[in-house]
Amino acid sequence: MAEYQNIFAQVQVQGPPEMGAVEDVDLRERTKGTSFSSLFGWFGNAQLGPVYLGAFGVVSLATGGLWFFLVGISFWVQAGFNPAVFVRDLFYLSLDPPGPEYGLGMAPLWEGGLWLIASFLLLVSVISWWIRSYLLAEQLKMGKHVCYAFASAIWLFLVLGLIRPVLMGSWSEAVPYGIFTHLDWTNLFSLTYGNLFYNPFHALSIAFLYGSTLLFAMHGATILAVSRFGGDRELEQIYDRGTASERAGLFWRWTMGFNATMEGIHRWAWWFAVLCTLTGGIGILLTGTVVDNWFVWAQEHGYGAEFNYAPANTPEDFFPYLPPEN
Ligand code: 07D
Ligand code: 07D
Repeated sequence: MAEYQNIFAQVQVQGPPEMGAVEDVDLRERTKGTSFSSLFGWFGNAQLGPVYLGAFGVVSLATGGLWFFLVGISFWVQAGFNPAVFVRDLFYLSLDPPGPEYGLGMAPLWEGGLWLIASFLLLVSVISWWIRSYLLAEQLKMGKHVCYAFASAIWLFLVLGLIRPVLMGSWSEAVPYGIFTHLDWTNLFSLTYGNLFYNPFHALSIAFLYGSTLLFAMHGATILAVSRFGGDRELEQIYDRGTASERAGLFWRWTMGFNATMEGIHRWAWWFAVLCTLTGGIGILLTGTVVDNWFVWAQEHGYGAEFNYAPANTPEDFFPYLPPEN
């Protein structure tokens, strides 16, 4: 019996390629070729293509490629054009923003100028991809939920690399392009502003990040658990009784008294994911602009245990979070 395609189903149904809607669609921007891959079929749909690139797709790929190329060039230069060094040091190499002495001005090419040019290209690339996601949803007469969710990620990206550096008056505040150096930046950022754990927006962002994985696990697991009843065929599930969806809902109502609906669970997922980067961006934006030290801020606002300013060389030095004595 041919089962619906998923990673556990061995049978993959294959017919003539499905070309998709033609109404209200600019066919000039759609590629014509398609192919099939059994490997892709294990993870999703086996058909590859057609794809819509469009003007913004081309711009996005071109500028994104150029960003990647410029970062790569700078890595090659740092590796002294030695392939062995390049591979060995790949995760340590870095294209850094200009130093603080350049403020928001242009810097010489090898003192941050290249970072500025690359960043401009990355900005154009990310925005073009966003526009593309809007236009393709428009062509399919869909809601704009994907673009708005992506916009939330772009908000954090813009705060990190554009908005906050501009407010701080220096490109040197921005994130470097390097695998490990961007971790160094993240660490230093936290240290410089008194430990990001005391930033409540960082806490909110973490709660939504953890919440997203929990929701994703609950939703993914629930649907897989009822796929034997056709739970993955969402439409019929909503209006029929005794369905996989109904069992899935009952499972959670019996487990914790409340169950989401087939529609509502996707709203939960959307909001948790969106709020992760939305609150995160607010937290980063406030740092160094409104709040200089989150630990001091937390002490002043009763966020966390009170710090005990004990005399030196007492046990309190090692356990500074002991509650006050009175
Ligand atoms: C799985 C979708 C696929 C996307 C991938 C990323 C590049 C960069 C690098 C040319 C979930 C593709 C990567 C195109 C190529 C160069 C130099 C998404 C999936 C696989 N980070 N970060 C990573 C970015 C920030 C932090 C990994 C980007 C902030 C920590 C990867 C940005 C802070 C850790 C990466 C960005 C921060 C990472 C895996 C932009 C605070 C890790 C990402 C544009 C938020 C983890 C060595 C992943 C790691 C990691 C990319 C921003 C912190 C290289 C593009 C400044 C603590 N980050 N990051 O899977 O292994 O995402 O680091 O804002 O531990 Mg980061
Ligand atoms: C980066 C959105 C932008 C990305 C875009 C993608 C490309 C590539 C290529 C597909 C990720 C562009 C893509 C260009 C395309 C291909 C091939 C989203 C991004 C548009 N933290 N922390 C967070 C935790 C600490 C710090 C968020 C945990 C320490 C800083 C998250 C811990 C210090 C920042 C989070 C912890 C510190 C953050 C990120 C624990 C370091 C941020 C959410 C348990 C010593 C960022 C408000 C996200 C933020 C952020 C989690 C600890 C520093 C919830 C769990 C105390 C500086 N931290 N953190 O979705 O928003 O990122 O903070 O210790 O900037 Mg943190």
